[in-house]
Amino acid sequence: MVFSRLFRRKSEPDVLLEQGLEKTRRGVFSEITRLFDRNALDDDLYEDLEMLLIQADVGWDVSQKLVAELRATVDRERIKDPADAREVLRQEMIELLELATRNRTVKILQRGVPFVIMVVGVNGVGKTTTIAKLAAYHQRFGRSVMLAAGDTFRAAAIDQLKVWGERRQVPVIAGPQNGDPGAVVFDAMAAAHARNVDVLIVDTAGRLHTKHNLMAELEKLRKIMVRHVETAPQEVLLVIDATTGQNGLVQAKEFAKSVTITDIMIAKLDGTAKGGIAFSVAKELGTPISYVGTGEKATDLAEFRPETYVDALFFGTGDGL
Ligand SMILES: Nc1nc2c(ncn2[C@@H]2O[C@H](COP(=O)(O)OP(=O)(O)O)[C@@H](O)[C@H]2O)c(=O)[nH]1
Ligand SMILES: [Mg+2]
Repeated sequence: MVFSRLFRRKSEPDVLLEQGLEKTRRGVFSEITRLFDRNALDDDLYEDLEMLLIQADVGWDVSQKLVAELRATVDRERIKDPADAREVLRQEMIELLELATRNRTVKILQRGVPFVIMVVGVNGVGKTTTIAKLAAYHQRFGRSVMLAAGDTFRAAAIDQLKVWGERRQVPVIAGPQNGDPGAVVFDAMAAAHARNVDVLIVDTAGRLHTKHNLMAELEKLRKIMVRHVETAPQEVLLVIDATTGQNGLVQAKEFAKSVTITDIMIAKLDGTAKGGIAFSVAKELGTPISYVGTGEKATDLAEFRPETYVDALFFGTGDGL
């Protein structure tokens, strides 16, 4: 087990994921790993484990569940060695994340039909940056990309998207500040068709304080998209800011009430010492976590993989073993 992990060749996204999780690994998860260096599996260990999981942002309910399951397995299988118990915990955590990724649907890009990604989330979580990352991601597959500046509330938001567009060398469809996002999306859909664009990524404003408006607006945008492409938006990506901890989960739940989310991006994973949010998101939302953001550059996006994620939390680049 240990050897296969050491000698497995790491792909670029795996390395990015590990780098992104470095703070978390050095923080609370290294303490979790060390817990199992003790001689015995006693009540103290379970109590400390639960406390550390909560500290890591795994969330109260999920932490309790993980510890209860671990205890049950240890009893059932008469496990005595704490190192074996750690492996049980590792498997449990992977399975929890896989619960969510299992719901991921295979997305098929059709020639001549723009694949539309609508990016949603609260202001400041990292939507616009994520759009740049997604542009780079799809460009790597040789796909043509177009961006739509659907967050018309702040002039800075439109400019920011234009800057990314220039950097990535992709066209940006934008309207005036305070203009109708629906008009921008309408123009973008038409332009994407006319220019045979493979992937159209739509930025949106994230105002949670006016929930009804938000719901109505996202629904309006969806209807405009459907007029051009029946299945659009093929991806509705909710961006969550990992540094906001459990609050990010609360926001995510609010969004999930307003709009059908197909994928989740956990941004700013590099900026937190608590990478546990992925577990509560997986358990509470059941929506697949598809990507994580590991920095401010367009290349700082990694595809989410449960096993890599858990191993990066516990072990990292061969250290700690
Ligand atoms: N460290 C880090 N910063 C990020 C990441 N994603 C976005 N940011 C920063 O978070 C801030 C807000 O991002 P922005 O994309 O404008 O958020 P938006 O309001 O949701 O569009 C900016 O300063 C970004 O550079 C990430 O993955 N890691
Ligand atoms: Mg923005």
